[in-house]
Amino acid sequence: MFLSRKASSFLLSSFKARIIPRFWSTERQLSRMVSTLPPLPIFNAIASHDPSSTCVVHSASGRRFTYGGLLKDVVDAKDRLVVEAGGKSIEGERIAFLVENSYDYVVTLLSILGAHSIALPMSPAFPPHELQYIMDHSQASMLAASKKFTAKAKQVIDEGLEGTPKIVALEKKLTSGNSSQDVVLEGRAEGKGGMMLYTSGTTNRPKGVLLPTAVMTAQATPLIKAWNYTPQDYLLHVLPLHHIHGTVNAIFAPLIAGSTIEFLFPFNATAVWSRFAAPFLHQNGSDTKGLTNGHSHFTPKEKITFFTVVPTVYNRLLSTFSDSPPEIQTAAKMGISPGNLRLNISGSAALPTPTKKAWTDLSNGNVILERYGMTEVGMALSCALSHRDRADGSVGWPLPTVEARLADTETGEVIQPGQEIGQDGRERDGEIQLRGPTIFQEYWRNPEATAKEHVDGEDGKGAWFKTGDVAVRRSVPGAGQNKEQEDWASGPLYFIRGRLSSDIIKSGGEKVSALEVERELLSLPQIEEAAVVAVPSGKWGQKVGAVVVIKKGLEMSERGKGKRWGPLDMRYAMRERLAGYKIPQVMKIVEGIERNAMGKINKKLLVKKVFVDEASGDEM
Ligand code: MLC
Repeated sequence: MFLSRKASSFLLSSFKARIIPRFWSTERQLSRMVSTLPPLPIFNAIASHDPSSTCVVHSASGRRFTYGGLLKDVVDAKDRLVVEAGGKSIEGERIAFLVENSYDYVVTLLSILGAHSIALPMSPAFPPHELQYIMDHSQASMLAASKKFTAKAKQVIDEGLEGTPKIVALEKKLTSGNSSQDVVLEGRAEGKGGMMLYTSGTTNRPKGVLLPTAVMTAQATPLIKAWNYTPQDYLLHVLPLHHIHGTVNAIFAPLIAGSTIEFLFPFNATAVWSRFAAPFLHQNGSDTKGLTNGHSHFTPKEKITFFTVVPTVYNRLLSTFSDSPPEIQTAAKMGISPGNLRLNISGSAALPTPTKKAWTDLSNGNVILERYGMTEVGMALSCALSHRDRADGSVGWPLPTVEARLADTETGEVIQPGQEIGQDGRERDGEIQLRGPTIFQEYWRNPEATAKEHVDGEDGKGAWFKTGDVAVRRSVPGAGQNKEQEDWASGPLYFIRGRLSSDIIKSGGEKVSALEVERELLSLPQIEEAAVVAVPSGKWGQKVGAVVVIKKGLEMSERGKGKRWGPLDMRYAMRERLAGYKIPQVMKIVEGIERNAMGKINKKLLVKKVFVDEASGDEM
């Protein structure tokens, strides 16, 4: 059936007993609406970009979408959401969505902001069990899903609790809308809209971090300044889109700056090497056909200038480089050389120095820039553009507008500039505390947690957010000398030492709550006691490890006669309950877990005792 572009933008359906406006009536209501969007800074920015320039490219197909059409698509999608809500205001309502990394994702996100609603991007990789929790906790009123994930959305809603949200089935966009000149930016720039991301904390359930639109803008703006995002930038996007790294750093900021974003997802090292190589293949006199490893049907001309990923991705790329044909290798090396790949960034977890060095060697001198951030605060610290300012092991300086300080982990005292060395002659460890316009508003429906993670500012200029991350400050000779151009990047640099709580595990750039995993493990009939710990790993940074005690009488597996219940049974049982990266990769069965007088487990000790052989089990 042929549908007009407007009509095909959304198809409506519902899987629960609900009355949904019929297709024709939705169209009629829409035609009566004036196409307006509020003058949010991101919309003003998009409207100011060259309309013929490309905002999004879909890597596998080569489909391109322009800035000129983006706002028209956003306003159509926004109007449709309002109609779905029966024409009433959806300001401040949570609208969850399950959409693949694509132009449609960008349009959906922006349309929700355009309605002053709260965009709740969900990971399609999560099992329905976890998504249901997010839907219930956020009290989302709608779940928008692309065709690919409509069945999953149905599963999530079917098994959910009361107050059934409405499913909105989205149709794929194949071309961008008409010129954004049709769209009027008017009304209030301020509203209750924003984005909410669920993140693991030390508590056993993920928390909803509310980032009002103004905070998102405040988080993106310093990045544009510090990393010099421009319309000439072409970003290769391989990250998931339910995190701050993939959304604010790699969508919001480049859209405000007018850059191009090419989605290549899920991450696949061979495809990424081919993509880096593609623009340079012809320069070697090679026949480009058949050299893209079947992942891409087009040969892009644009070189990648901007790449922001987690350390595991760099490790993966380095370890697979030699798998590509020699022509790809030669061209890919050109693609990642400093003259072409302007900026390669690593974050979300500590970058091992050997990885950094191996990348510099392979790329003929490109130095990975490290930065530090968190869902609650966006990016807080960053190295600067000059190679000398990308100091080994450091995450740099507080970004413009971010106020940072260190609170001594032993005394709680603020470590003033110049007091970085203690009386014992050692560097003083301090918790990173932050404030400024980039800090989140609150943990959704959790005022206790919001209060607990803040500490009052004695100067009356506002409270500080306690990150739970520990760092030292240290001067590095030669770094931070570019004061005229980068005034924010001077003085001593921050070096991250770890987390205050051993209940947070960082695996492949994902944050895992040990308590959440323990809770799920303890729900299995076989498990009597469980301790979840971070096991050092070359590949993942840390991997999730479990130490368990099995219930008497349940030692045998149902899988095979005579087999003991073990890691495979655990992994199988957890599949329905937890996202893959949270499921323990290693598990040890013990007779008992040692606890102190308070009943607490010393996890640092436990991991050393139990996983002594695992620590370097999967080094590169
Ligand atoms: C996947 N697996 C993981 C994992 N990711 N295991 C441990 N840790 C991880 N992070 C497991 C899967 O469960 C699966 O197990 C197997 O590895 C292969 O799965 P996959 O989906 O094919 O994984 P892969 O594509 O290889 O993913 C690896 C990755 C991905 C590194 C590309 O984890 C990733 O994109 N990480 C980035 C996360 C991110 O964006 N973080 C930013 C958070 S924001 P099985 O058993 O099924 O084989 C933040 C703030 C800030 O932290 O400062 O940025």
